[in-house]
Amino acid sequence: MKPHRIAVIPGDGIGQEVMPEGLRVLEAAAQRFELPLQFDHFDWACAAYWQRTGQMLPDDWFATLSGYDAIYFGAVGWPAVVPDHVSLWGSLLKFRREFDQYVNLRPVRLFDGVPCPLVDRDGRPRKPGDIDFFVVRENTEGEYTHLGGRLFEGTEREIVIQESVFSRHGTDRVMKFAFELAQSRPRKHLTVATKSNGIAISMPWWDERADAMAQGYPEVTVDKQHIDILSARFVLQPTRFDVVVASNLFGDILSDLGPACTGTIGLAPSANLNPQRHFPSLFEPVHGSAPDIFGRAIANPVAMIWSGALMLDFLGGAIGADTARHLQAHDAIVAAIERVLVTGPRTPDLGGHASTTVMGRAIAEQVAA
Ligand code: GGG
Repeated sequence: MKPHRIAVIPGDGIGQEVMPEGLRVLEAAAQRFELPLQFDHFDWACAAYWQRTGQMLPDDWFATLSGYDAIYFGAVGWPAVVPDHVSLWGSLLKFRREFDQYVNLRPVRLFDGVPCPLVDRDGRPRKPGDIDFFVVRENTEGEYTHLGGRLFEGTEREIVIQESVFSRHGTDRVMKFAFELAQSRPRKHLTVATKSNGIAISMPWWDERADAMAQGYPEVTVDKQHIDILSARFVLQPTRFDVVVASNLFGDILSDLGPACTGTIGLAPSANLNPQRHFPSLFEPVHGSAPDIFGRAIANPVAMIWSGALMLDFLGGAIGADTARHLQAHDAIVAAIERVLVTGPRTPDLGGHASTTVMGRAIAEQVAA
């Protein structure tokens, strides 16, 4: 089997602390399931900025990364050195856009052993199985644009404009992905996040595109929910959800809220996919660089590790790959996470006292076993 070439970008803050644990677990899985993984490391982070050129990436970043099968990414952001909007647009958002990673797939799941802050109607804590859904976030357009500007800056008449962009091509393709995913699941239910009462041009149109796509998926039940009540239902009635499709900004918010409802955002993985594989896809934890906890060795490594499992699953779909073995490796990593969350050492966000490395090692040992 040809090796999978993986570009490793730990990035900033706790990205540097959780990445070694992600790699440790991937190496254990690669050895056990005989998967040929080749890792190359890149120091593209705020600290290097890139070697003081005022850009986050070197000029040849696109050509360099195009030669890879996947990007394994930690986190971006160190506002003491580079303003957050500069670092985000200068790296992560560039990858998503230029590599046309138009789906951001974010699983949300409550695990056994993780104290859940939510209760049901009778005041009982939520159980695993009550929360088990996917957020499908549109990842290349929507509210995330650089279109707009400031007028009369610094005066009483100051005006700031920021446009959103929704293309039919961009919307239909992410809807299609979400419908396909819903169709593949037992419940076959899709929730469309909208705000068509308030955002009265783009969101009614977004709903129309969902209706049009629904014609091709008669088995999938669909409901549209305004983002405000949808957010409330994540907290109050999480059992309602199976697959949720959302615009870029709404999806970003929901995919932090969802994991927070399952106890900690430190568990939440994500896959930024170019489903057609024309370009490398990128796998990263949902959490950011967390400067407030960097250096204390308390960051939860699970989101990074689970993102690695998603990467193996995706790589298993490549032409010539042994799909079954990749899937086994994915499942072994998720099973190891499940076990350690119940019986193993845990980081403080999970109520434990373990360091990032101790928890990462415990998961790697389970994978190797
Ligand atoms: N690994 C996630 C990360 O670095 N996140 C930084 C961030 O602020 N991302 C915003 C976004 O995903 O749109």
